[in-house]
Amino acid sequence: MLINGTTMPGNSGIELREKKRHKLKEPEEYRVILLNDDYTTMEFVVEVLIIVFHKNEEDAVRIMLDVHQKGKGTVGVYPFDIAQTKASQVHNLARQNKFPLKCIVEKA
Ligand code: TYC
Repeated sequence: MLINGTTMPGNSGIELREKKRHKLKEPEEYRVILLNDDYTTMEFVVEVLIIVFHKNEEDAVRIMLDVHQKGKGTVGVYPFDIAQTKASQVHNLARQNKFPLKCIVEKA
């Protein structure tokens, strides 16, 4: 019997190595970063943070003011697909309400 990729001398030389085990990796994390602008209302940003990111009102106001003052800020960290979906939800809500609110997704 051939184990761990060894071959017996004198055989065909075909290596019957077991396939490497596929190790499970932790999902990679991505930051959703909210960008400031001069036109989106503070009230709308707070609503978006509550609806899309499940923030409570106190945290939503704090995050909104931080983005307003610093220009951008992390809202949350998620696996890639969830981060992309939340960014799309922000952009769809902004478009529907005629605000230019934007967010970006970057690797954490
Ligand atoms: N700067 C906006 C205002 O003064 C408020 C705002 C905050 C907009 C955060 C976008 O991501 C944002 N109305």
